[in-house]
Amino acid sequence: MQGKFITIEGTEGVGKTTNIAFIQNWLSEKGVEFSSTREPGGTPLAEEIRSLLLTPRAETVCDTTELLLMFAGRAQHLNKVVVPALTMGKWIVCDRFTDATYAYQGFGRGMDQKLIAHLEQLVQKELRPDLTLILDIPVEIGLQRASQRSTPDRFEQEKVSFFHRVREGYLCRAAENSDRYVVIDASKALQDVQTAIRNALEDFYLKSQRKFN
Ligand code: T5A
Repeated sequence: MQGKFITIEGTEGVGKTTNIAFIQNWLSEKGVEFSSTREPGGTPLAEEIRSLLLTPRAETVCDTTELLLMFAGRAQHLNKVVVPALTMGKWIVCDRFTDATYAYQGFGRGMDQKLIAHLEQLVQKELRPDLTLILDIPVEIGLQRASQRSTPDRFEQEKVSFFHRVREGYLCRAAENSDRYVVIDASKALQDVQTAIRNALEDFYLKSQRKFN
């Protein structure tokens, strides 16, 4: 049986890390075998690429370089971690995936969506997430939450207008394909956010059980 591929998305500081711990607990309670991973990153080589991408540097990173590095890491991550786990029937919980590329490089940087779609097809073939949770909050709240936690990485040094475009990108994608996406209001108290996440997961789990039976 093929495992399920769940991705968690959103702009900076929306609470992905906090809520992935909640999702892990929920899966354990259900007795689902799973692995958690992240992008960019997820293998030793892809984590090196992550470091190249996130470390602030004097040299400007060209948009095309950034895009290709994202997909280079993704190719490694999919081949070494994600596809083998799904093939074994494990579920994958991934902190960001290709929706982030559409939102950050597409909407944020203004790169051609068709070019991104071409690279997506090249690297992923038919593989797409089964469920994508988009944690959504006003950009300013997220940046404030993120700034309390660590020094800004290369993306977090972008102007606020960049993150407005990224947020719009996520919401556009969700509106275009409501089957796969669940948008969660992450500006609420953590308990309310996690109730909404639990409802989305229960719904998805029931549907996947029905398909299996
Ligand atoms: N990227 C990535 C691309 O440009 N293209 C791509 O294709 C991909 C895959 C990766 C960067 O790479 C870019 C996007 C990113 O800029 P990242 O580490 O994945 O970086 O992304 P970040 O958004 O930087 O992730 P963070 O770890 O910084 O934020 P989280 O995980 O969303 O937030 P979290 O859980 O650490 O929470 C932040 C703070 O808020 C509090 C938490 O306790 C924490 O202090 N909090 C709440 N406070 C009040 N109410 C709530 N409901 C709260 N939920 C959390």
